[in-house]
Amino acid sequence: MFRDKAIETLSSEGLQKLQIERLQQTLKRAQSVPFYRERCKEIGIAPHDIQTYDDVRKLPFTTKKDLQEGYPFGFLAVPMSEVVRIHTTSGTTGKPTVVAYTAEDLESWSELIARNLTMAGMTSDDIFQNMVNYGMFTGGLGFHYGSEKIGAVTIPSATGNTHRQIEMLSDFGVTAIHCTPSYAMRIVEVVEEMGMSLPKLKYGLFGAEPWSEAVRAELEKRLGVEAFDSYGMSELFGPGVAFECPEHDGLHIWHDAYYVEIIDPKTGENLPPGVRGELVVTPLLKYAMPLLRYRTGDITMLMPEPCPCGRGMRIARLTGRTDDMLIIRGINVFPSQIEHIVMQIPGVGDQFMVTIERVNHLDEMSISVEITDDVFNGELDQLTKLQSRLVDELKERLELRTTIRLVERGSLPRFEGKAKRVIDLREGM
Ligand code: DLL
Repeated sequence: MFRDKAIETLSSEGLQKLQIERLQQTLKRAQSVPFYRERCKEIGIAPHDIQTYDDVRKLPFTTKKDLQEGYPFGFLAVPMSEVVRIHTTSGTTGKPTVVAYTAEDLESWSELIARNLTMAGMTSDDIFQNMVNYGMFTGGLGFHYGSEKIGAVTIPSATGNTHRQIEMLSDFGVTAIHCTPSYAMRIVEVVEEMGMSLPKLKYGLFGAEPWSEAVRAELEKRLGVEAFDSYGMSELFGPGVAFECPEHDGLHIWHDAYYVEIIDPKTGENLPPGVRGELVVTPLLKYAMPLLRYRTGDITMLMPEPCPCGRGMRIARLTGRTDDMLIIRGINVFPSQIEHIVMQIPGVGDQFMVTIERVNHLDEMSISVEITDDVFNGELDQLTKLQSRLVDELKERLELRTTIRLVERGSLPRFEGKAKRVIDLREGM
């Protein structure tokens, strides 16, 4: 199902014309931001110099650090009187990043979310429970307005009080949910503990953090939903940047709203489709805070093959960020890879936690893994076998030796928002 078929399936010539026009307009708007005015002057580039995609490569990158240095309002391109909303990102260090929206920005943003929900198959007949934080996090209000736009009944349940959430899911006949995949795993667990089932539930929209195909399979099986991956980030409005269609093979990125490139994070050089690198995005419809070539820190690749659904270019599922990559004894590992390996093994429960320490100058990784009740209460032999299987699989697939601790279901922390599954105790980490 399409919300705007003409735009969603625009041919490459039509798209190029639209994108170049919007890139020029974006560069024009960016001239109101001293940071960009100075950078563009240094390079000697003006909006009409952008005539082809190659010209875009002359534009400066913008980093999260640049935005933090502009805290709070250094990147505003409009007078404050035109700003109608502010969100911030939850920076783990230093000041948060402020993102601001004009009324036009909010309209574009909710339209993009509406497009995603329609692509998933949702209509005004759906009842949608939005189980993410409604505060400064963009996931809550972002999805809220998009869902109202398609006319779905929208329940702003936010996070917390999992029992009450589940009662609402059941009592209100909810057909679609949105939350982080970690919280969805928690919901599944409590639904099962309560001995309930949610037969009306059809769509599970999950995002805001990396999640594996193994978790998708668990959620689809145990919640009875079709699970859709949803990608976005606050600096690019919030959620709604890219979303899966019912083919579930990569995420469609909305090219009328975002110009995307993939670069080598070390050299900044552009990489061709099919090669993984850092996603760089120039939003095309942002007014309050236009951005040029924003380095997302997220790792993905462009998928050149056309999608059977008829929509444009896709990006591959996001495996992690350049900055959450763990380097353990010189080997690069993403927490999502560990998740994928561990969760596929029968007898493993829903949660794990990685700890990295430096022992005698060597990195040591240990993983606590929750196991299912039957394994926990079963024979010792079964436990030993499971433990060795985990060690062997991780050794084979990651080429890393790990220590595995099998723990009882319920002993590791649960998350309502984004999960934190790595504790890095090495100095300077
Ligand atoms: O997480 C916006 C969002 C809300 C997206 C709800 C999807 C659903 P931030 O808090 O600014 O914004 O975090 C953005 O989260 O750079 C990625 O590293 C990560 N991320 C978001 N979606 C995905 C995903 C929101 N589907 C950061 N897969 C991004 C992997 C994701 N990582």
